[in-house]
Amino acid sequence: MKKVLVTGCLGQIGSELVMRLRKDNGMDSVIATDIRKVEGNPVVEEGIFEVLDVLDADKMLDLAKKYEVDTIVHLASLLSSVAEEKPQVAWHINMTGLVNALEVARELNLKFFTPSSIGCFGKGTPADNTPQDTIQRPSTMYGVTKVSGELLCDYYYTKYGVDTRGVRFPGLISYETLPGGGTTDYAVEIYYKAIEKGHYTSPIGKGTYMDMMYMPDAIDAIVKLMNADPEKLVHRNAFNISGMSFEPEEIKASIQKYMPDFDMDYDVSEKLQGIANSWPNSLDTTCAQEEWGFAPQYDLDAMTKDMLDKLGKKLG
Ligand code: AKB
Repeated sequence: MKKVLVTGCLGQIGSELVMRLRKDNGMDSVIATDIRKVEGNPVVEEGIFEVLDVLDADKMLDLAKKYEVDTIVHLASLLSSVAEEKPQVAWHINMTGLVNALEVARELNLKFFTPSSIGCFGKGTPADNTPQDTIQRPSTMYGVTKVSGELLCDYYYTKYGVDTRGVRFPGLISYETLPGGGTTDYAVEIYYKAIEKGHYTSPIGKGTYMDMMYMPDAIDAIVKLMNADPEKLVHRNAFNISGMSFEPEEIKASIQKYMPDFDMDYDVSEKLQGIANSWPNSLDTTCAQEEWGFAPQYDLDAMTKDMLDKLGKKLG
């Protein structure tokens, strides 16, 4: 990963990955792209930035050639909740965008990363300690695009030899950029509301476990997997990874350790709860550990401490 084109880089993952890669490999090592340009954003202002709609295959190819990149990190995608509102649009953006990016990788012989998600699982999947290789029958359009994406990336590897790699991200928690339209977003919002109001109303019901991870561990995972020895990779698209699994009462209790007056009630969203119920409680990450040394650093309390500290400063 010496010169990387990143799509969707103003989103929750991209905005932090771009800054990390610029720091590690130099300012010109990243071609940050997004469908919109946000003036004043450091991703746009501090290094190379190009406007790119991932549905524009010709422009993607031109940019990859112009900057002579060796890797594509394809992040542009609609998340689970918003995808359920407009499933046809989600299919179009998530799949056509992915095919376009894979075609650029095939034509120019580039390394390739794109994330899958815990959303790739569904009915029939063992909910606890979900194995790496298991039943994948999601009931959401997001999940359908994620399973299809995993298969497509494996196909490009076996058919064309494109070095495709991916992880199944759990809910990602971060303080730099808000997630947009996911089912696990509550686990980010709760920290903002704890600081702003001392109170949170959870749209996810008591007892609903989902896998989660703090953003520094997610960024490390991408870098580590992309630098991993290909000989050691038995799996490719995509690895189970997770930093922790919790339900709303546990994140509340963790916040209360640092903010004893924080409280929470519930107004459960039928849509979000339905999606959450179809996802696993906790993933088995053994293959990621064994094949490329996945080793997250943050547990729930360590993450809570850091989130409250960083967000407290950010929100004044
Ligand atoms: C979502 O909730 O849609 C995402 C995910 C788990 O893929 N955060």
